[in-house]
Amino acid sequence: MPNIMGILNVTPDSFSDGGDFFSIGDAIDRALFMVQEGATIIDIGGESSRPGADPVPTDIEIKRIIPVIYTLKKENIPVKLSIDTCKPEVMRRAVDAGVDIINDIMAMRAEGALEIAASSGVTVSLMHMQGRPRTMQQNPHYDDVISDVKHFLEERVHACIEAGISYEKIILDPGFGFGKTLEHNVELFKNLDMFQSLGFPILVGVSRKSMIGTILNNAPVSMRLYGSLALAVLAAQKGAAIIRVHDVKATQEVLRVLQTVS
Ligand code: 7PJ
Repeated sequence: MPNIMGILNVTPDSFSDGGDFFSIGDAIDRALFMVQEGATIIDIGGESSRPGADPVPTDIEIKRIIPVIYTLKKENIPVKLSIDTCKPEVMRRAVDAGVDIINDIMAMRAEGALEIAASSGVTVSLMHMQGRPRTMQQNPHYDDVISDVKHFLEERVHACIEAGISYEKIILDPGFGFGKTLEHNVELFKNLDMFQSLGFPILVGVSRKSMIGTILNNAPVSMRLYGSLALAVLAAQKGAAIIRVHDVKATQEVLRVLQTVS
């Protein structure tokens, strides 16, 4: 059964939490709840990367996420903690606070990011993105989306290895919704098993994403659970090692049933 990565958005503007403000206490409660529901990884993010989102200043991102990491470390829960950031300074502070995984939608392209990961020995998740969150959905284009994404990930693996990060510390992610049309996302999903040949665990993040909304006649975020579960099951069947989701209990149940009967 794949690992379930529960999403902990520590942002006031997170698109799938309806703009709720997360106090530290609420964020901790939410994390502990997701662990009870079956999450084996908690992915902590202080910057929204939804299409059109503005970057968050480094000091604000640090203020949001570091107290959450320290508090969760003190709880001694049997899960891995992941930091969803592309900023080296945030990575450094999160690693010092004890995170196990750096989940970087920029695939460690920011100056200094590789060095932090290499010297700390944490795991890195490398995600493909075309463009930047602000503008990435304006006109995505690929010659061949499968091979373009694959080549990008291979190049980033190479950069990681060169920097001294070991093979066992690398996770790859095709980056659903990041500079991709519905057709691109569908093509990638259909061919998800082709990414297995790269030889690394594959992370899939499709939970509540707009590709589901588009398929379901523009269903709003709150109506995308069943679509998300369908894709979680398919991703597991296609060999995904980690599935990144908002709805941990529902995902855990469908995956447990799938595992039992397959
Ligand atoms: C992803 C992510 C994803 C990884 C976000 C959202 C947008 N990290 N961070 N993969 N998506 N590794 O949750 O809809 O797909 S933020």
